[in-house]
Amino acid sequence: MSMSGKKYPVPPLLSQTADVQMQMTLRQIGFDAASKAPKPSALMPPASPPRNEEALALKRRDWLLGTMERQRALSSYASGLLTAENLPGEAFLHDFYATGRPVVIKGAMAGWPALEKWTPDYLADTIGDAVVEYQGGREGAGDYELAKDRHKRRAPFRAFLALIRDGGNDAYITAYNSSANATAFAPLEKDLGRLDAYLTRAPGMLWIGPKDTFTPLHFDLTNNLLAQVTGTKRVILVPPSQTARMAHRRHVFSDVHDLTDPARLALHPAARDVLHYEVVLNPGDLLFIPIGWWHQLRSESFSTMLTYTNFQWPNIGHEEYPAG
Ligand SMILES: O=C(O)CCC(=O)C(=O)O
Repeated sequence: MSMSGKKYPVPPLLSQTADVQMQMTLRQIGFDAASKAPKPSALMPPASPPRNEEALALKRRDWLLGTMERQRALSSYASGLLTAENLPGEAFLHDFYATGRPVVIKGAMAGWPALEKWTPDYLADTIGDAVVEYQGGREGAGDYELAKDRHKRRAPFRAFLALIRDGGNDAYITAYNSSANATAFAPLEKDLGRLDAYLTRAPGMLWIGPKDTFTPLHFDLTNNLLAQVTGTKRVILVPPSQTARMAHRRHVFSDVHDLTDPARLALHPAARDVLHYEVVLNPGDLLFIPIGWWHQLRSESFSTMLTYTNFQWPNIGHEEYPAG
């Protein structure tokens, strides 16, 4: 097993089965290297007086989550965002899926023809003028993900590509459009490989968009495996333990919307020093996002990506979600 950067103890299973590299640093988890103690303010929910018993119960739950997070931060191995090379399915189950821990997996998509082929020109030639559904009218509409149905648009695929040529966040083919687009995108299936170590054989949900598409801060009601094919995306991940800071009011969305936007942080100061991890996905990278982990994504170039939810193991947390 080889590791670059700082060396940390590695659990035996991983040391036998994967080349695990520590990616995130103690600094990102609010760990003060000098004192070797986490900064409590970065890990604990904000303090405010409880109004009644229900509020006190919530406060105690948030205390518990924050305390557990602070304890995890004592070990950079336990609390960092790990990158694994060619991770076997069993190691993925034991160390990430069952524990609800995100991981970047490299090497699993090696040899997929899509990695070489999926340029805008190739996609235009392959999909042609088949009509596709996309999310449109996003610029200036803060709730485009919450109000997905209002933003459904249809256009021939080449016309969609022309719309996104200059970048921006206005038009995006999202996972939510994937059932409508199954026939139009069927010719792309032959360019994809298999991820049998982690997934059953079911199609992924395709995202196609230009530089600067932005998916706001939310969590999903499933475990998700993201497979970056073309271009790069910057992802911010926030653990469920930080939910008290996330202004979680509507469905699975955070009113903070964008953790990189100073104006939003001014409105939601509790989110300012929230514990978070940041990673850039490159072509061929997989990112496992466990159920309940907050995430936001911004594409840094023209991007194609698939989201898979058809894991080898049960993925049914959504069934009991108190939707309200
Ligand atoms: O790639 C994106 O813009 C959003 C992806 C996402 O949120 C997901 O797959 O869960």
